[in-house]
Amino acid sequence: MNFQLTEEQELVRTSVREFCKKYVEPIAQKVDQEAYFPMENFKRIAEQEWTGIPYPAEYGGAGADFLTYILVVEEMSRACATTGFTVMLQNALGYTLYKFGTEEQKKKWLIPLNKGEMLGSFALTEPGAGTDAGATQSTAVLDGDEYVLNGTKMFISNAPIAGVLIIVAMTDKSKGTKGLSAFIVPADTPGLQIGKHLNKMGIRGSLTAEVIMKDCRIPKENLLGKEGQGFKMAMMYLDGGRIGIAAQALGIAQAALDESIAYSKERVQFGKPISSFQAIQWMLANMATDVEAARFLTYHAAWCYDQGKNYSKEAAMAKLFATECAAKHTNRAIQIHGGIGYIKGHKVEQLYRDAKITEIYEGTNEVMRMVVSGSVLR
Ligand code: COS
Repeated sequence: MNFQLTEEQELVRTSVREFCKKYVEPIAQKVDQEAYFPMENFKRIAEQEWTGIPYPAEYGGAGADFLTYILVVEEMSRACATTGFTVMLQNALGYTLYKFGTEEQKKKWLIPLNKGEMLGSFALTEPGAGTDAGATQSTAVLDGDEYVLNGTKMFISNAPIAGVLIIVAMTDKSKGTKGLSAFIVPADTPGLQIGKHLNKMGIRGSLTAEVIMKDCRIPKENLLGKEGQGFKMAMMYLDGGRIGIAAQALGIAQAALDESIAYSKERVQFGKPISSFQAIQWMLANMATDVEAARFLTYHAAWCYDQGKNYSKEAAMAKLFATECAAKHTNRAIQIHGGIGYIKGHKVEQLYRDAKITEIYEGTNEVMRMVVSGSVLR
């Protein structure tokens, strides 16, 4: 067993830290308060080749391993959860195209996504199909050389700024989850409407919207994989995505710990820094222990991915533990800060709001428990 990161992984982590100090941290509060997408930083991130990290160079990627991608998401999220999520999403998106796309589809869509020349979205969730992804109502009907898509997708990250969307729709209702298929839909397709940016509690700079398809025609070549592979594809996409969300939560939890340590050393009460009180020391000890445990679970899931082992259960465990760690300890961080931590615009107040979504998206933690229990009871 080797707990040491490689020299390359350490180098990337140091570079991301320096990058964040220079570009990400200074605008993190503004991104939250003004709910704006930090496009200028996204372009800089793309220049660093952090938008397609685990994909081969021939497809516009950086040709690094999955763990390197996870380290980048962790460090970015420590500085700004919106930016961490943006990096996570862009890297995760390439997965279905890379695994199921034709050479032509890879050239046309995967390369610009990996190079960060274009943003993308993965559209699975619907108003009536969240956790129950198999209940998808959107339809895709083959008409000559085109598929005609109709339906509504909900809570779609990046939808207002995406150049392309991967949309899951029903091609054969009689087959249940095996009747779902995935499609590559350019954002400028007539009939595709993007709703208003939703005003979220956290990760406010990440733009989220409804996507409406009204007789949206796409060439039949835009079917990804085969008809009927959509559900499996979505589940596989989500397995990898969950390691990314675990990394985002880990970064948020680490930031809460960093802030709490620094504040407890400088805040004086009863003539002493509050770090000298056992109540605070124990909170910090619990935080530090959980953060480290979350890190091991997350890195282990990434390692399983890199080793070509099954990682469904490991991804669900990492996401479950790391996101609950983030939610619990951002709360504790506010407790350590007292009143000042409850004031809008304070870093720990933002972390607390940013942490909550990690327990919900890419599969709720109830789904994570279903995946883990399904695996251990098999
Ligand atoms: N990888 C590959 N295939 C998978 C899979 C995975 N991780 N999980 C399930 N499948 C396959 C199953 O093997 C099964 O195929 P077979 O019938 O050939 O064996 C098929 O998919 C259906 O699986 P299952 O019966 O378990 O599906 P359910 O409808 O019961 O759904 C849950 C299971 C709840 C786990 C699934 O719907 C889910 O993950 N929901 C959460 C969705 C989500 O995360 N949404 C967030 C979206 S953010 S884009």
